[in-house]
Parts: sequence; structure tokens; C-alpha cells
Amino acid sequence: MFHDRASLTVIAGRGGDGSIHFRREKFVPKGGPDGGDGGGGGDIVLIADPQRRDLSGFRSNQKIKAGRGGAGGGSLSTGERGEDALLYVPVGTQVLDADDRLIADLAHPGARVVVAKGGTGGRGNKRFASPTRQTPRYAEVGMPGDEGIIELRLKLLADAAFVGLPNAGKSSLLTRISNARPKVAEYPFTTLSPVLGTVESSEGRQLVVADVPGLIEGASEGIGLGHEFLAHLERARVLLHAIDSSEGDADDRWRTIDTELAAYGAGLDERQQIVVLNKTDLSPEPPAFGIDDERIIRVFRVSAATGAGVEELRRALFELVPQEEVVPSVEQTELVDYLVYRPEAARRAFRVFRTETGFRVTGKPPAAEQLEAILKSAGVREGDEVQLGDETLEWKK
Ligand SMILES: Nc1nc2c(ncn2[C@@H]2O[C@H](COP(=O)(O)OP(=O)(O)OP(=O)(O)O)[C@@H](O)[C@H]2O)c(=O)[nH]1
Ligand SMILES: [Mg+2]
Repeated sequence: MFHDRASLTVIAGRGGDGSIHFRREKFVPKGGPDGGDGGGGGDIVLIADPQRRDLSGFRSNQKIKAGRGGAGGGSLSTGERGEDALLYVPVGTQVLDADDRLIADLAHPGARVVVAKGGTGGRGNKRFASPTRQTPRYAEVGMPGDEGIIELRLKLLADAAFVGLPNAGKSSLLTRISNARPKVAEYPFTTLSPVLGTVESSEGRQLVVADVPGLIEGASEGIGLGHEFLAHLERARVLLHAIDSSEGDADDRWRTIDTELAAYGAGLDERQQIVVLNKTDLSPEPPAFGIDDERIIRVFRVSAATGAGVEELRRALFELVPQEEVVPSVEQTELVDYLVYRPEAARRAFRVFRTETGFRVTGKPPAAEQLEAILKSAGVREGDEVQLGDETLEWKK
């Protein structure tokens, strides 16, 4: 099975707590504060890995957690940063949030995106020492990391993609022109999942060509197999429209597929097409093709069985498929693919401290729910005091 979707719950790491600690020295009855800061929580990071073919590495609704930041310690020692959770996904994976909005597009090998940020570590008590407050008996607590549900959707990246009715010979043609070896058989719906092949020119240029399951009438409404895979055509710059020219009227077959492309939308019906009339070995005359359409940039008559015309098709691909824009250097691509959009988390308007008797919240307190989550993750217990501004409450479960 080819998995092109996955839904994940991501929980970034909690930041470590700041330390409440005082120097202990010989002959000094009470040393100054020396509590260090907590480490930041680990992030959840997605990385586009050219070795991955699909999203089958993820279980459905898998929960993914990053490491917790270490607590600060005495002698100003800082807690360790929590370990990031690195998730490797195929190139072409798009990330959507729970509201189905696109967060990121991992369209280049090595592209990475932080989908959930670890919580900040709390500051240790040393940071709060001042001439008027020499022994602060409190420190900041670490913040919980981001948490949420993300949807991964793989949309294959190919320069060109075959499209056509089942049995047209798409897989046979891909086998002829590329290094891919998809299954070929004399019955429709042989190809069950997309296959990518690399086609090489004599000058060393490479093109990636996709073969997807055949489409039938009604595919865009969910009939047959093809509709699920139409999304993989979206990123192809040119469609290779394969037609079995030995069966019926090629024009009618072309129109059937064209109707499905139009019904699917997403620009598939505007894409340039190379029409490939296949199986010429089965008819004595070269097949007729009468469609006049400005999207059709060339018509080839070939036989995947004998190889007739296939080399011309292969060579023409390099001429007809537009070159991809120059790929920037790796460092740049890593940035290019960062978050397509995401509201920057607002600066926190409040601080949460651990005190000798419980917790203290300063500034503009967050919503009750968020505060509860923060206090719980900081280990609040029944009976602890929680100071909110001038108010002091007692924590009850
Ligand atoms: N005679 C002849 N047979 C061909 C030619 N091309 C493909 N075939 C045969 O047609 C049948 C279907 O070929 P496939 O390449 O599997 O067709 P497909 O378009 O990938 O089909 P689906 O994966 O089901 O969509 C196989 O039996 C092939 O051997 C050709 O040029 N001439
Ligand atoms: Mg096939």
C-alpha cells in the first residue's frame, strides 16, 4: 500500500524548571543565589528525506513527543535542552493544521520545518537577585511545549506524469524510457500506486516521470482507483496523455480523460499535454488523432511493445518539459521551505514562578485552561498556594 496521508499528534517537549539554589561555601553561613536556568524543551521537526517513498512509516494517529528540557541546578548549571523529535518524510510532503490550512511544503530534499516548538526553560533564582533582593526564594517554571494535530499529505514531485485510461500502456512506456520497473499486465488497474522513474538525457539532465493508476469515467467523483491519485498529478509540469490507439476512437478516449481532469480541478485541465498514441504495432495504419487543443504541445505515435517511436518521445521530453527553476543551495532551500505561514506566537505577557509555598503568576495571566496546563506540568499539588496578582488561591484538584 502506498500511504500518501498521515495524521499525527505532536507534543513538543516541556522546558525545564529554573533552579532555586544557594551557594554553599565554607565559613559563609548563607551564600548568594546560584540556581541555573532550565533547558528548553525539544521541538518536533519534519525533514524532507529523498530516501522515503511514502508516509507508511507513520501509524495512524500516532503520538509523537519531543524530549523534556532538563531542570537547572546549583552553581549556575543550566539544564540540558530536550531532544528534538526528527521525523523524516518524503520530499513533496505538505503539512496542514487541524483547520486544514497549509503550514509548510517540504518540496526540496533536506527542507525542514518545526511543526511544534518546545517550551522555554524557566530562569533560575540567580537571575532574580538584586541589591534589594539578595535571596530570591523562587525561580521560573518551564513552559509546556506546543501541542496539536497535524495532517501530512504527500503530493509527488514529478516533472511530467502519465495520465490515461487503464491498459493504455503507461507503465510499459515508463519502463521503456526510465529506470523504473512498474508492473505491466494485460488487465486494467494493474498499477495500484504511483511510481516514479528517472529519465536521463545523453547530456546527463534528469527528469522525474510519474506513473499513476489509470483513470476511468467518473474518476473525479471517486469511481475507480484513479481519483485518489489525481493529487499526485498536480505538481507535474506536463502531462503525458497515453492512449491505446488500437482500441476505438482515440479522440473519444482523450475527451473522457480530459473531462475527468477538468472535474478534478486544481489546474489539471490547464496543464500542457504531450499526447502519446501507443500500441501502433497493433494497427496497420498510423492511428488518427483529430483533437485540436492549444494545451497539446505534441503528438507522438509509438509502440511500447516494439520500441518504435519511443526514443523520439524520450528525447523530446527534455525539449518539451520546461527546466525547473535553478535550485538554490542547500542552506537556502532549507529556509525557502520553512513555514509557509504561521502566526508568530505572541510574546508571553506573564511569568510563572515556583515559590516556597506554591506558585506565583505575574503579568497578565493566561486563560484559565492554559494556566492549569502550565501549573499541572510544573507539578502543582493539592494545597499549593497560587498567587495571581494580589489574589492568593489554594489549588484544589
Ligand atoms: N501490443 C502492444 N501491447 C502493449 C503496448 N504497450 C503496452 N502493451 C500491453 O498492454 C497491457 C497494459 O499495459 P500497461 O503498461 O500495464 O498499461 P497501464 O496503462 O499501465 O495500465 P494500468 O496500470 O492498469 O492503468 C499490457 O499487457 C502490455 O504488455 C504496445 O505498444 N503494443
Ligand atoms: Mg500501469
